[in-house]
Amino acid sequence: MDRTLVLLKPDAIQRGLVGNIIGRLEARGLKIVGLRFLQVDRPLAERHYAVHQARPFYAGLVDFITSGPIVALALEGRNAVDAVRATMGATDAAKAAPGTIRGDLGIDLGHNLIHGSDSAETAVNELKLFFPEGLVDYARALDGWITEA
Ligand code: IDP
Ligand code: MG
Repeated sequence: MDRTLVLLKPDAIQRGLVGNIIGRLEARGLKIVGLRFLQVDRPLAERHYAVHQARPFYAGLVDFITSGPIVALALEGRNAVDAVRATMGATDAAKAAPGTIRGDLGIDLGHNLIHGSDSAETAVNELKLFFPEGLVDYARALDGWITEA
C-alpha cells in the first residue's frame, strides 16, 4: 500500500468544501492515516513549495497557502499517489475534467482547492513535513471489499 499527502487549500476551507472533498477521497477507497487542521507559516510553505522556487507564480503560491487555515491529510491505498492525482484532476481547474474534484468544484488555476503529492518519493518527504510525528496504523474491516488480496 502507498501513502500520499493531500492538502485542502485555504479556498477549500473558506468555501466550506472540506467534507465534500474528503468524502470523495474516502469514497474512492483511500484510508485516512493522518489528519490535521492547521495554519501554514511561511517557512513550512517555502519548504513544501521549494521545487517551484524559480517559477514566476512562487510568491503568489506561498501567499495563497499561508492566507488561511488548511487541512492536511495522509491517505493510504493501492497506488494512492496516482489515485489521488486522478481524482484531483488537472492543475488548472478551468480545464480539469468533470467528475474530478477540481473539475467539479473549481474554475481557476491558482485557486484549485487541493494539493496531492506527485510521486511516491515526493510523498515520503511531504508526509514528513506535515506529519513529523508519524502516521496512524490501523486496519478497517472493509479493506478487503475495496482491494482484492
Ligand atoms: P499540481 O498542484 O497540480 O501538482 P504544480 O505544477 O505542482 O501543480 O503547481 C503547484 C500549484 O501552483 C498549483 O496547484 C497551482 O495552485 C499553482 N500554479 C501552478 N502553475 C501555475 C501558474 O502558471 N500560475 C499560477 N499558479 C500556478
Ligand atoms: Mg505539484
